[in-house]
Amino acid sequence: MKKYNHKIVEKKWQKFWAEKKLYHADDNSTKEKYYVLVEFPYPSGEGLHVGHVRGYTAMDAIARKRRAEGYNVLYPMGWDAFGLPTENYAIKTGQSPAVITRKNVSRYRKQLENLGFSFDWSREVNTTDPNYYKWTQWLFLQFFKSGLAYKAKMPINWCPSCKIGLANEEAVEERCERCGGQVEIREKEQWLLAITKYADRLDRDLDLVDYPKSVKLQQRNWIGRKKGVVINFPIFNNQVSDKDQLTIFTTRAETIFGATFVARPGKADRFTGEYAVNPVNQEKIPIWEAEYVLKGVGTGAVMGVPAHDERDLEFAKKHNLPIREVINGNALINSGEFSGQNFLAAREEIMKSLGAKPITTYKLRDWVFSRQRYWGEPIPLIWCAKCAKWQAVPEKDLPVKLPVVKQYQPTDSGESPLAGMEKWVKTKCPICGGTGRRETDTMPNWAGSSWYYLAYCISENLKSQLPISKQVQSSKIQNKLAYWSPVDWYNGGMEQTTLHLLYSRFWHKFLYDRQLVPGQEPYTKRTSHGLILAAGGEKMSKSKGNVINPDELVIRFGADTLRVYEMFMGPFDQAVGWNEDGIIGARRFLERVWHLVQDGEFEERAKPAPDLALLLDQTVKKVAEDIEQMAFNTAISALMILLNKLEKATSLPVKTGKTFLKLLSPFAPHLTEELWCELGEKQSIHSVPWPKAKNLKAEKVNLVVQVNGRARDVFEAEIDLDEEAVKKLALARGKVQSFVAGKKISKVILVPNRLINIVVVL
Ligand code: ANZ
Ligand code: ZN
Repeated sequence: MKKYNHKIVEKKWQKFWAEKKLYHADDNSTKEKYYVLVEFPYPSGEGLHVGHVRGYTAMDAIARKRRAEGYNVLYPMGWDAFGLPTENYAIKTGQSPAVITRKNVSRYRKQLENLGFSFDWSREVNTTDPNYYKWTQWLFLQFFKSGLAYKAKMPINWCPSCKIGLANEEAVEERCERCGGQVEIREKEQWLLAITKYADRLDRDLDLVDYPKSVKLQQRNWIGRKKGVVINFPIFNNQVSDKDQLTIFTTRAETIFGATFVARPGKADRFTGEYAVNPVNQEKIPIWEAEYVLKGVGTGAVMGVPAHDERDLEFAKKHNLPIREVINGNALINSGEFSGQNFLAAREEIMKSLGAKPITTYKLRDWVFSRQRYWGEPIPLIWCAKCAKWQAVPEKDLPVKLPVVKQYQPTDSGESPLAGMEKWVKTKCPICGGTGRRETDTMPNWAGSSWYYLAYCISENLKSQLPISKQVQSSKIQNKLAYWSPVDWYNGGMEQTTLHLLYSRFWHKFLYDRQLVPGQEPYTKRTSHGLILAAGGEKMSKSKGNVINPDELVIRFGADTLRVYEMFMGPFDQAVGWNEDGIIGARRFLERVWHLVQDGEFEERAKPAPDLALLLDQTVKKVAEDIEQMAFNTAISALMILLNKLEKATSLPVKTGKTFLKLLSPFAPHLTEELWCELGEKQSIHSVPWPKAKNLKAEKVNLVVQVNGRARDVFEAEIDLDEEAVKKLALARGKVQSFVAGKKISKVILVPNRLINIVVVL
C-alpha cells in the first residue's frame, strides 16, 4: 500500500513531460490548431497568487481536453514585465529594474512549473527583452509613419504620487489606477495613438466575436458611439454673422424649443455675458460656461434643455435658469409649428428644417501613449531642430535600448530619468545628419501586451537579426500567423476590458489593414474568471496581510490538490472566498482516488454493474459539457459521485478506472498520470484521446405519478425530462386523469427522473 506522496509524484511527472516535450506546439502540424491564451503575468515582487492559479488551471484543463480531442494546441506563457512596481522597487532599493525583473521572472517560472501547467515553454516571451521590444518599437513606428502617432499638448491625468501621466482608462473617477490616489490635470506634450480612428470598427466588430455580454457592453459604453446632430446657434451681437456661432451637439434635436441656455466647457460655472439665438424661434438665450460640459465630447458645446435632461436640470436649478417642458407623453408641446407631432417624427422634421446633418460621435479619446518613466520601451524617435520635426529611428538602429541610469526617479519637472542622460539623448538626425535629441518618454505598460499573442506564434523569429519589415512579409511568419491566429479562447480578468482588451484589438486591426495579420480580430472567444477573495470576503491585499501564497499550499498539499480545489471552489465566473477546509476536502478526494487505484481490485476482464456503467456514461457526458461551459465545479462534483460508486463497486473493470482517471486528468494531471501508469499504461494519460460520450438520449427511467402525495401510476419516459414535459405526459394518462378531472392543479413537484407529484384542489 503506497502512500500518496505528492512531492515525489509531481516532480517525477513534471520532469517526464518536459523531457518528452509533451506540450510542444508544432508549427508544421497537419492537425487542426487550437490556441488557448491566458493573460501573461506581471512578475511582481510578491510572486504568483492564487488568483493566477484559478485562470491558468481552467485554461490548462481546456488545453488538455483539446489535445485529447486531437488538436494541435498552443498554450503559451510569458512575462509582461515593464511597469511601475518594478521601477518603484528599484527606486527604493537602488537595484536595476532589469535585475529585479530577472529575479522575479525566475521565481514566477518556477512557481508555474510547480503547478504542472501544460505551457509550451519554448515560446516564452518577455516584453522587457530587447529582442522583444525591438518589435514593439518597430510596431510603434508603423503607427507613426501612418500618421496615427502624434504629439500634442494636452491636459493629462497626472498622478502626483506616482509622478506619471495616465490615460483616461487608467484614471477612472479621477483615481489613479495604480495607487488609488487623487489625479490632477496637467498640460503636457504627449504622444498619442489615434485609436479614435478605429472607434467605429472597434464597436461594430464586437458582433464578430464571442465575448461575454457584459464585456461587449462595457467596451461599447467605453467607445460611447452616439448618433446625433450638430446645430449652429448664432451669437447675438446685433448683427448676426455666420462666423460667430456656437456649434452644439445633441442627440435630442426635437427638444430644441426647450433650450433655455447654451453652454461650453469651463473650469467653474459662469455666465459669459453673451447670448445666442435659438435658430428655430430666434429666441435670445444666455451663453454659459459650465463644468459639466466636456471639452472632448461632441462639439464641446451643448444646448441646455433642463426639462428633459438631468444634467441640464441640475445646472438650471443651481443658476435659476428657466425650465420649459416641450414633450408631453410622446408628443411635442410649446414647439411652434411642430407642437402635437410625435417626438421621433419631430426630430427628423426639425433637423430637416435646420439643414442639420446627422453625425456619429464617440466618447473614446485617443490613447495617451507616453510615460515620463524609466522602465518602459523607449519611444524610437529623434527630434531634429533643423528638419523641425520628429524623425523615426532607422530600422537598423532598433532596438533603442534602455540605457543604464544611476537614478530611476522621475525628475521633479515630470521628465523621465532618461532626460538626465545627456550622452544618450544627444544624437544625430537620421535624415539630415544634424544634431538630434532622442525622445525621453517611454511607452505605457500596455504596449508590450498589445501584440504578445502574435509574438507567441513567431517567438523563434523574434531573435532574428533580419530587418523586421522583411521578416513580417515573409512566408515564414505569414504562414505561422495564418495557422495560429486568431486566438481561439482567451481567458482573463474583467478589469482588462477597456484597457488591454481594447488596445490589442486596435493594434490588431491596424496590422490587419497593413495585411500583416490574416484576420480582423485577435480573439475569437473571451471569458473571465471571478476574483478569489480572502476568507472574510475581502479583497486579498498585501497591506491586509490576507494574501494566500500558492507555494506553501503546493508544498503542503500538492499542485493537484490546489488545482482541484480552485476549480471546485465555486462557479468560475463568480467571486469566491478562500476556504482552508475546501483545500483539505480536495486533498481527501485525491487520496481516495489514489487508494482506489492502489488498493482496488481492478480486473481486465470484469464487467461493470449496469448502474455503474450508466453512471460512467453520464459522467463522461457531464464532465465534457461542464468543461466547455467552464462549470468546473460541477464537473468535479460529478467525478466525486462517480468515485463513491467505484468505491462501492464489487466488480471493477480496468477500463472503467482508466476512463475515470482520464476525466480527472485535466484537473489533477500528475496524480492521474501516476495512477494511469499503475494500471499498466505505457503512454502518457495526456496523449490519449478524450472518452467519447455515449448517446444517452435513448435512456429511459420509470416515473412515479402521485396525486396529492399518493402514488397513482407509474410509466416509462426518457431520462432528464423537465417539469413541463413530465407533467404533460402524466396528465395524458388515463389513470391520472381519473384523479385530477374537474379539479384545479395548484402545484406540481418534480423529483427528476423519479417522481412527479400533482397537487390538486377541488
Ligand atoms: C440636448 C438634450 C436634451 C440632450 C435632452 C439630452 C437630453 P447622451 O444623453 O448620453 O446620449 N452633450 C453633448 N455634448 C456634450 C459635452 N461636450 N459635454 C457634456 N454633455 C454633452 O449624450 C448626448 C447628450 O449629451 C447630448 O444631447 C447633449 O445633451 C449632451 F432632453 O442635447 B443633449
Ligand atoms: Zn534633421
